[in-house]
Amino acid sequence: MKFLTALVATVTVALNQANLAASHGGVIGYSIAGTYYQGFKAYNTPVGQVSIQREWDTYDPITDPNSSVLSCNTNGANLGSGQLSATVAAGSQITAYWNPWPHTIGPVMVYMAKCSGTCTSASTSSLSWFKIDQAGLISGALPTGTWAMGQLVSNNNSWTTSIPSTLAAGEYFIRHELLAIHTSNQPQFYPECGQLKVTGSGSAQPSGSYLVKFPGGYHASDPGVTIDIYSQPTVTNYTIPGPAVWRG
Ligand SMILES: *[C@@H]1O[C@H](CO)[C@@H](O)[C@H](O)[C@H]1NC(C)=O
Ligand SMILES: *[C@@H]1O[C@H](CO)[C@@H](O)[C@H](O)[C@H]1NC(C)=O
Ligand SMILES: *[C@@H]1O[C@H](CO)[C@@H](O)[C@H](O)[C@H]1NC(C)=O
Ligand SMILES: [Cu+2]
Repeated sequence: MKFLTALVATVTVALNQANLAASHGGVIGYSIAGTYYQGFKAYNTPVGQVSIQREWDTYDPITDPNSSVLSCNTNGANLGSGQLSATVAAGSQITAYWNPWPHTIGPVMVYMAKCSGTCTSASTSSLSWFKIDQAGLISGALPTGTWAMGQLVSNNNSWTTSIPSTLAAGEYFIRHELLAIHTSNQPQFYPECGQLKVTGSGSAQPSGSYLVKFPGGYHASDPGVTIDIYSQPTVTNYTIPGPAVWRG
C-alpha cells in the first residue's frame, strides 16, 4: 500500500509537470507591417537561431515580481550573429502571436525601451521601460468577467498594438507581457522581448513617472499583482500594475 501510494504520488507529479510544460508559453512570432518575423524557439539551442526576438528558454511563468529576469525572461540573451531587429515606422501596428494560450484571466501589457547604442548590446534590466498599451478587466467581475487575456485567446492568441506615431526614431525593445492571475495570490508573469529599429520624424520621448526598470516596476504589494480574485466575486475593478500608458 505504501508502495502504491508512492507510485500514485510519483505519477501525479509527472502528470502535473507534463501539464505545466504544455500549459504556459510565450510570444512565438510577430507580424509587423505585413511581414511575419519568427520568434525564438524555446527548448531549442540558440545556436543557429535567427530572430528579432531575444532568447527565452522556458514556457514557465516568472512568479517573483522582483525577479532578476523580469525584463526579457530567462535568459534574455542576444542571439549573436543571429540577432536581428525589425525596421518599423513609428505609428505602425505590431501583432504578437502566442502559442495556444491556456489562461484567460489577467491583463495584457506592452512596453518599449530605448537603447542608448544598439539593442543587441543592451542589458535589458538596466533599460528604462515605458508602457505603450494595456488592457485588464474588460467587463464583469474579477473571477467571471472578460479579461484582455481572454480576448487575446479568442483572437487567435494574438495582440495588436500601435507604436506611438510621434516616438523618436532609434533602436528600441518591445516587450509583450501577460500577467496571469488565476492562481490565488500567485502572479504569473510571461514577458518576451523583440528588437525594433523605429523610423520616422517624431521626437517624442517619455520621461519621469512613465519610466520603470524591470525588476523594479512591480511590487508584490501592488493590488493587481498579489490578488485573490475568488475572494472578491463581486468586485468589478482591477488595477493594472506598472506605470501609466504613454501615448506619445
Ligand atoms: C529587488 O531586487 C533587487 C536586485 O535585483 C534588490 O536590490 C531589491 O532589494 C529587491 N527588492 C525587493 C523588494 O525585494
Ligand atoms: C493565427 O496565428 C498564426 C500564428 O500563430 C498565424 O500564422 C496565422 O496567420 C493567424 N491566423 C489569422 C487568421 O490571423
Ligand atoms: C478596486 O478599487 C478600490 C478602490 O479604488 C481599490 O482599493 C482596490 O485595490 C481595487 N481592486 C483591485 C483588484 O484593483
Ligand atoms: Cu500556465
